[in-house]
Amino acid sequence: MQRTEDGQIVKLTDYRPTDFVLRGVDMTLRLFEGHADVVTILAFERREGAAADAPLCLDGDELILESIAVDGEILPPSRYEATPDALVVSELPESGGFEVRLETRIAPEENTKLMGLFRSNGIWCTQCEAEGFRRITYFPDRPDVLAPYKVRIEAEKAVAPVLLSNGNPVEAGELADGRHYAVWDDPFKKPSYLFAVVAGDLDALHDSFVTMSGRTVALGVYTEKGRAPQASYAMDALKRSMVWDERRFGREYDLDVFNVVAIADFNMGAMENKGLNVFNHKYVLLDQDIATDTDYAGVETVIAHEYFHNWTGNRITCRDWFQLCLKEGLTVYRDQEFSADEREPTVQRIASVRRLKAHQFPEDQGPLQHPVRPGEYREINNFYTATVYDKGAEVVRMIATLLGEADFRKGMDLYFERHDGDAATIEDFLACFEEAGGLDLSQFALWYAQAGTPTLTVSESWDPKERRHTVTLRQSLTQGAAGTGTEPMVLPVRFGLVGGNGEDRRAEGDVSGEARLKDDVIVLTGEEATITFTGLSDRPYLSVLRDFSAPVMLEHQQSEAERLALGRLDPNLFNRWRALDDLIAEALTSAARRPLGDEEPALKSAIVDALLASADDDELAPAFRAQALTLPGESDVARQLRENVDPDRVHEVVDAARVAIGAKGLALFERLSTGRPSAEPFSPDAESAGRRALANTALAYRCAATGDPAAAVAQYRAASNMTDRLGALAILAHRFAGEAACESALDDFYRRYENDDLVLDKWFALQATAPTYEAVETVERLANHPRFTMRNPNRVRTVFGSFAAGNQVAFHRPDGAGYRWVAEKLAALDRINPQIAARIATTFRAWRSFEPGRRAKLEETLRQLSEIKGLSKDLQDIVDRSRK
Ligand code: 0A1
Ligand code: ZN
Repeated sequence: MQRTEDGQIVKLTDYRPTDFVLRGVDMTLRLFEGHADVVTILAFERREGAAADAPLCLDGDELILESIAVDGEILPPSRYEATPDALVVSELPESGGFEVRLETRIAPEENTKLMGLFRSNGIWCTQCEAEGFRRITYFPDRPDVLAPYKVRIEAEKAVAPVLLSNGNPVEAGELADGRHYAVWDDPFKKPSYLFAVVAGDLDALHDSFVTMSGRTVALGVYTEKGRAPQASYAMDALKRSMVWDERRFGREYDLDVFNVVAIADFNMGAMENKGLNVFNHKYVLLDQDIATDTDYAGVETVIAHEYFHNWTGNRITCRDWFQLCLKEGLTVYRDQEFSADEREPTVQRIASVRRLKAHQFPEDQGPLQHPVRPGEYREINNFYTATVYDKGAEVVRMIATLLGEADFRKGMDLYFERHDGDAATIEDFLACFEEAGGLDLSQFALWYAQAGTPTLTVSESWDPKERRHTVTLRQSLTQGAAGTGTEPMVLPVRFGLVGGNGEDRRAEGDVSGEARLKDDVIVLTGEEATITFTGLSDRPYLSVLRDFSAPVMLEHQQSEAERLALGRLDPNLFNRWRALDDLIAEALTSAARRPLGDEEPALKSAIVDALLASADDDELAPAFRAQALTLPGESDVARQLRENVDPDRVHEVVDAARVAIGAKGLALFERLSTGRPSAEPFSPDAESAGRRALANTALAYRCAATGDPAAAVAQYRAASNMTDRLGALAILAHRFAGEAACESALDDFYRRYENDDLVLDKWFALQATAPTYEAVETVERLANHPRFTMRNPNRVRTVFGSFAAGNQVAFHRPDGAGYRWVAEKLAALDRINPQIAARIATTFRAWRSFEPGRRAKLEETLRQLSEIKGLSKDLQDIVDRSRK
């Protein structure tokens, strides 16, 4: 049994299989107001080779055992020991099978942790990943215990006309006292974390999908009453995901039904339970009046992600939680590829890389650092991280780059063929690509074991006499908090040699040192290598690490003139964006090193001109132009500073740059932000969204330059969709906070949408992120607002989370009031929902990077948090590790 009692560390090296094999699960859940009775019948067999007297150890969490029987016989107390978190049964048959029947009674209404069976707005709903099933019944609750499940749900029909579980529906009928039942059968063996039950008075959108082999699958998206029409985009995204997975990976859906349920109270984005995905309703419900284009893209990605898990996660699951990236990194890679195909690939890649740098890089550089496959954990919930998900996806992307498209697909095919029905490991996964690509991935496997972001240093020199271009690559990795080693890794570096005409040059490359050259990829395997390119007529511009082909920090010693040229010419659009973005980020970072109040402009006019030129280039997609205009965020600049960060100075520098760009490009921004017929019929497609993004970005620059809210007020009033309305409101709430224009727009917004919690979240979040010292008082007011509740994770995230992670100025107010406020709230939240409290607390991890005053206050806040009696394991784990 892998138990995680308080303070106990679970280690990858301690893995061993269970003593008993589970053959099948038969459950009955009887749902009542105030409680649920659960009867579980587990068919076990002692594993060959297991000790004949080994007891059966089952996990529990806050459970009360009502009864236990083995093979029909009620057990005497001498045969078992039951506590809230474990059930140990002894004297079981030495060989052959036996059946354990358990009864537990649970209280879904009191379950505020939202793990196990809980109620959300009257709807019964489960969440079992990672260790929630043990809150429903005693069970060998670990991902390598796979079994088919048969589930019967009973409830009062008027309260819960809809009864759903995994698999296919096999039976339904009426019972006495206005109750009814439904039976679901899931023939695919699955681990308990994929179990799900939903019961309630739900509306639904129904559709169907014919798979590539001609089977018809009934699709359902279930919502709270009255909201089914808002599920139509999610349904459309689902069908597109199903087609895409067939075409791209040959993966067909396997059950007769596929259901999605949208729930208001949910700890994460969504959950891939077999045949019954449960979603935070934020990732299902939308229409143009309540959702932005970003929300649409989010729904599409999350729907795809959960659907793709059916193969990468469900049909092939993880042997243990250390292998989490096996399903998560791979599935993120798959959803990114889907979005790239459905939308604009460069813009998607830019968004993914921004996300990686904003969330994963800081994690990898701070005290919570861990490898993509961690070696140990105290609380597994704290490892659903940017490293496991996003860096995990980058690692899969590198495998695809190393193998090339055809061999990567062969490797995936082999993985599905060989491991279908298994609980697999990273080693199993890599072996498939070694075989398909005929290569040795043992050094590559360091990406799973070594934490930290490698630095890739690139230098180049042109020999005009020999017409030779020499490129030297060096990698280094420094030891961080995880202490996992600093060996050279395999870095696939995609590149091009760009001529003055904006075309890639062909050149012969000769490698010296530990690297190999494969088409347009240099695979660096040692600390250093040099490639000499010959056959060039004149000096090319080196475009390196194209498409961000490896998750590294790039230090390319390249002149400003060369980078400006690449920003104009590079045929690789990702690198065209990055050339300018890097120049800007570096300029902002060095300006941020100067003292508060220093007015020397951060950006040289050549850089501003280049930025404005790409914003004005009609040949480029509007979405790309909007990305180009999006300055690195304050937290990006803070991360690049690494130490002695003064968030007020960072804010001042970034804001001054915005004003300067706005002033210089005012005519362009006026043109881009007006004249768009607001009455143009709404379409959520990527191109239309790109046009709206460009216009809204332009509007923000325009208002920054003029200091006049009028244009934003006008757009707010005229808006015919949420993207335009919220775009304008964000400008008012952030740049004109406290002014009459802002206050009256916020009031209007509240009145318009007060009945829709999803939209109200936007109202809460905008105010919590206003970059002013007064935002500390604002969030206190918001936390006392009648619509605020700690019971709803979305609401908590939009007030506490947005404030702590998205308001550099107020959270880091020099008097420490922001820190104290968040810590106080987290201590209270921890008693209700520890998982969310722990996640928000990760914001404190950067404490070492701040200037001495803030650093001392952050450190003290963490110390005080760590000493609170009775903290949850979740929060205690984050606080303790952050202090290291
Ligand atoms: N497997 C899900 C993420 C997830 C993890 C834990 C949860 O517990 C509250 C919920 C969801 C995914 O990757 O989408
Ligand atoms: Zn996932």
